[in-house]
Amino acid sequence: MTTSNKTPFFLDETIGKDHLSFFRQHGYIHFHNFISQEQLQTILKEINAVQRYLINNNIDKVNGIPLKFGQDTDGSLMIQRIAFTSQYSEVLSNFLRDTRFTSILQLLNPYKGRIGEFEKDGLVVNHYVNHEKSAYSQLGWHTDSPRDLFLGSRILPMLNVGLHLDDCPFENGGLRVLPGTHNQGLFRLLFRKKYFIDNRPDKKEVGFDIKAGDLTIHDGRLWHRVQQSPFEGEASRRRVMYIPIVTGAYQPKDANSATPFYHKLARLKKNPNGNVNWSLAEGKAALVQKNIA
Ligand SMILES: O=C(O)CCC(=O)C(=O)O
Ligand SMILES: [Fe+2]
Repeated sequence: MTTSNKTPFFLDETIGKDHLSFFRQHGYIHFHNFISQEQLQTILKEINAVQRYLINNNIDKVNGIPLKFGQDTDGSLMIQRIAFTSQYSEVLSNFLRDTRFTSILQLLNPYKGRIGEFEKDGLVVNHYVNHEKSAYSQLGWHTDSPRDLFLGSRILPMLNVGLHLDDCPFENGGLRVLPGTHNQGLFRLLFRKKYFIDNRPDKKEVGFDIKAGDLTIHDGRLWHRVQQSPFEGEASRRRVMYIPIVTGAYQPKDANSATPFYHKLARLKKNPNGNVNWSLAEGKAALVQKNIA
């Protein structure tokens, strides 16, 4: 089911009462046209520059968070998940100072939220593309909260704010959410579905007709997944930039931060699609072999 038939929301300046009540009830909200096409092009250019910098400098981990490598449609090495992206780009870091992000903090009331530029995984860029050598074309059901449990903290409310950088109509797959599941008990949060393994559509799930430049926000406790695109190659390309909005004690990460346990697990896990799960060195070696490095 898509949400596209509802009255669209826009975030021109601040969060309004209707935004707040929709978000409280459903655990997510979709804002159209959050940025202009010009801003979109600037952001895409910055992300490409960061990717180039990381690959050229053999960086495969940022503040303890592993980067996820794959192969793009033209055979070039690509990064399918970048963490702490704004650390490498002043433009992206400044973008997070947009006062509308400050206004989004209100969705966490009465908790006092802040933009987690240096916490959790910082500004994450997810880059999905569907083809044989891609490491990342879908993501199974999960909530974003149990990572806190793994790290030894209790679950605190948080938001994940996603800026969508490609058009993604409902039929192309993309983000699916289970409305209202942010208000479940701990048991349902942990066991409603099999974390990351279950990719099956749910009768009650909701998807979106996304245009590049739209913003979605979901509560960290909400169940969600990414549906694989039915298309291959360019038509399946989907880039989304996520910034966490967090509460509780300030927990910044730096170059000495340890790799969280669940990232080590993810690296060992056999990729269910039989896709590549490259280390940076393996990725570079594969390209040298093929003479496309
Ligand atoms: O790509 C998306 O829209 C969602 C990604 C996601 O849920 C995650 O990285 O935790
Ligand atoms: Fe998520």
